[in-house]
Amino acid sequence: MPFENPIDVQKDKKSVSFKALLESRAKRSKSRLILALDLPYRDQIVTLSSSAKEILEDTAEYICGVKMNFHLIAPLGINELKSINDMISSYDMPSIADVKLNDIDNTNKIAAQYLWSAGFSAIIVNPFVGYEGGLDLLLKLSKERGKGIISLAYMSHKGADEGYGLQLKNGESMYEIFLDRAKEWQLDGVVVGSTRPEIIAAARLRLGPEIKILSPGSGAQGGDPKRSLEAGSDYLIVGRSIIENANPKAEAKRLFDSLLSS
Ligand code: OMP
Repeated sequence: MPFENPIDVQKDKKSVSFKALLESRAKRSKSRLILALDLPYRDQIVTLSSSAKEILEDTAEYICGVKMNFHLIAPLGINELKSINDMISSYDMPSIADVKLNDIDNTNKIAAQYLWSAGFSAIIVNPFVGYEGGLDLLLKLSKERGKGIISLAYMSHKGADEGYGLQLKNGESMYEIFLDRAKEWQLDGVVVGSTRPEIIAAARLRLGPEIKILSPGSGAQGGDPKRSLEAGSDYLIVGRSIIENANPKAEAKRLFDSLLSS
């Protein structure tokens, strides 16, 4: 059966935008955890989506959103991704496609059409590619359809200093330019690693309250989730410490409980 071309679908006036959905779910669930459904590599993928759905079912009450990366987007097709995304929507949660999109306008548009067809409500992009002929068309189409766009601002790994931390001749750093672009482009959110609480605090100041800060890197990468929230992160993205735990539900609950007062 053909899937609907999302480019032909204008936003239904009653449908909720990505950011509003994330905020309302976070309020209701009292959770600021976004689950990265990063299942480990397998040489047989037949049970991959059912395993993803099992973890989702087990952890749903402790999370406010889901992010999928190439761990699922590469091996699964549109129909299977759609079926996982339908389950995510049934919990009134948004789902983010983490492909760090970084290409020319036409390629970005077609990538987004497939991702939206698969039911994703937001896409992570790399701001380095720039606006004109890069992200301009995607941003316009996303806004018209109530879809979210989140851009990288400062990644969580050590080597991020080599790009996001680069200092330009005028004394500004790359990440500051990326934060300014997020404001100028009226994006929904930026990614700043949980491993960098001082950058989170600087980003909060520079961005103001509207643009959300999503922080991966707690747990497996050593970031401190509480410190990130105190510094100004709105949401924590957590993958392996939950997914690869022998008991994902118990770990999600433990993290949820430990953050309740934050
Ligand atoms: P864990 O380290 O297993 O919790 O997973 C973190 C998730 O966030 C993975 O899907 C990463 O690809 C992603 N991520 C980072 O770890 N660091 C970043 O700077 C940006 C991302 C991302 O864009 O989500």
